[in-house]
Formats: sequence, structure tokens, C-alpha cells
Amino acid sequence: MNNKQLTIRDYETAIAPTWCPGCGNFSIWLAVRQALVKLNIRPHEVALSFDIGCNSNGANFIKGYICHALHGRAVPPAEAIRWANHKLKAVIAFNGDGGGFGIGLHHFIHACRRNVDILYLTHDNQIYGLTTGQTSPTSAKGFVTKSTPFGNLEEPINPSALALSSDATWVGRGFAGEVQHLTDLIIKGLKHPGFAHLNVLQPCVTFNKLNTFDWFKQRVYKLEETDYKPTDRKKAWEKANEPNKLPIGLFFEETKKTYKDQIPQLAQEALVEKKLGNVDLTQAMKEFK
Ligand SMILES: Cc1ncc(C[n+]2csc(CCOP(=O)(O)OP(=O)(O)O)c2C)c(N)n1
Ligand code: SF4
Repeated sequence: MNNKQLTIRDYETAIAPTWCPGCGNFSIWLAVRQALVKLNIRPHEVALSFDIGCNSNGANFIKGYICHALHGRAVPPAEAIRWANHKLKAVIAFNGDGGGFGIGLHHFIHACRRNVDILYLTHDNQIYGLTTGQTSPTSAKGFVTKSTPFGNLEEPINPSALALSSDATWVGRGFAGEVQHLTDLIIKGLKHPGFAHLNVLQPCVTFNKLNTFDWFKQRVYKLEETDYKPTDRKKAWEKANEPNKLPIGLFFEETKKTYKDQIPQLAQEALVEKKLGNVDLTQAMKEFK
């Protein structure tokens, strides 16, 4: 098995995606598998933690060690998996903008400042998709939805600017309409030693009639095609907040000690490899039954 050439078909499950035709989730799903194949990471070498939402129905459509967490809670299990086994080749958490920047927002900020070595990919369609179209924390001010029939009164969160001000060591933005570019960003995020946040602009073709593929295409441009250098946090913050445009690519990158690097007990071996010695767990195991 291990000598066989890896392809995206190795990540296939028996369940076909149930997303609406044309949904941006399809290209994100493709980009994730392409990135894992390019890095030669096999399904048993990756842990994927999902939210509740259209995006995270992806838990059923990809092979790996899968966790399907509560709404907004994909990050804590991903952190726990990384702490338990820092030798896993990749740990990725997936949330929607509703789960990730609403009910689960604090997990995002704490993961940024902890610098846990995971990739956090947020599917930002600026609406609640699964629950059929309510305003989300990234919805534009004035946006009319089922939950804000007279227009959204709140300013939207800018996820990349928030990651930058929360001390994240790798901050990128991708677009579901640019699959190869997105694949390259996922590869870079996975290679980064530390917390990598990748916010992906993802049209919801069914419920978000404002932020369509065309709307994004009129605003998106690639940072790599400019003279921008992702080394200055302040400049990155300004770029992430650029008015009327949506730059995609890597805003910022720096190398710092990860959470695990500061725990000397993990320097030699992963937690899962540690011998328990003479500890008798019989009674504890009985209590779990
Ligand atoms: C604790 C909790 N609150 C609310 C819900 C209902 N709920 C399920 S998905 C969702 C929002 C989905 O939007 P988003 O996170 O942006 O993901 P998308 O469906 O757009 O991919 C909500 C509110 C829930 N399942 N659990
Ligand atoms: S409701 Fe929107 S986000 Fe959900 S599957 Fe359909 S197009 Fe995609």
C-alpha cells in the first residue's frame, strides 16, 4: 500500500457529496485532497476535525482520522489531537464562518495565540448555509437575509485581520474559484510549523445571492502577482483590510516556538508513545464502561 502512487481517489469514501450543484465547497474539498496528495500524506497520516455546517458535511466525503465535532468546536479536538500525537503528518480543522466566527470564535483567538501546529481552514460563505440562510458574523452590513429582513445592523468580522491581531504565525486567504492557488496555499499552511489560519472565500450559490462567484472575481487579486512580502504584521493587517478589494494569498508568516516546543516532556516522544510504566488503569477503565 505504502509504495503505491497516492492519488485523490485514495481519499474517497463510499458517500458522494450532497452539496448544492455549484457550491464552493466542492473546490475546497478538491484542493484539500490535492494538497495532501502533493505532500504524499496518506489518509492514515492525517487527522481532520469538522464542525456542523454544510462545509463540515465534508467529514463524510474524505478519508482520514475524522472527528465531527459540535457546532463551532472543530478547533479544540484538532488541538488535542496535535498535543496527543505531534508526529502526525497533518492535522486540519474545518469550520464555517457561522461556527468559526460566531459560537466558536474564542477557540480561534486562543489557537492563534497558542501557536498549536494545525491548519485551520474556514469556509467563509458569509451566511449560515446548513440552516438555510441566516446572517453570519462575516455577512456585510445591510445584508438582507431570513434573520435580518431589514438588513444586517452589525459590522462584519474580518477573519484574517483578527488572526493577525491575535498573533497567528501564518495567515492566508484563498478563494474557492482559484483551486490551484488554493491548493498551493493549503500546502504552505500545512508545511508551516505552528498555527496556520486560511480563510477561504466560498460562494453559497443557494442562499447568498450577494457574494456570488462573479462578485468575488471582480474583487479578488493574487498577492503573489504584486511586490507584497508577507513579513510585516502591520502591513499584513492593512492588506487584509484593503477597501473594495479582496487580496488572496499569504498575508503573513513568521516562525516561533509552537505550543509543543515549550513542553520538554514531548521533546523525545509523542504523548501516545509514552509508556505508562507501572500505572494500573484497571479501575479507571471500569469507570468508563
Ligand atoms: C450549538 C448549536 N447551535 C446551533 C446549531 C444550528 N446550526 C447548525 S449549522 C449552523 C450554522 C451553519 O453556518 P456555517 O457555520 O457558516 O456553515 P455553512 O453551513 O455555511 O457551511 C447552525 C446555526 C447547532 N447545530 N448547534
Ligand atoms: S446551502 Fe450553500 S453552502 Fe450549503 S451546500 Fe448549498 S450552496 Fe453550499
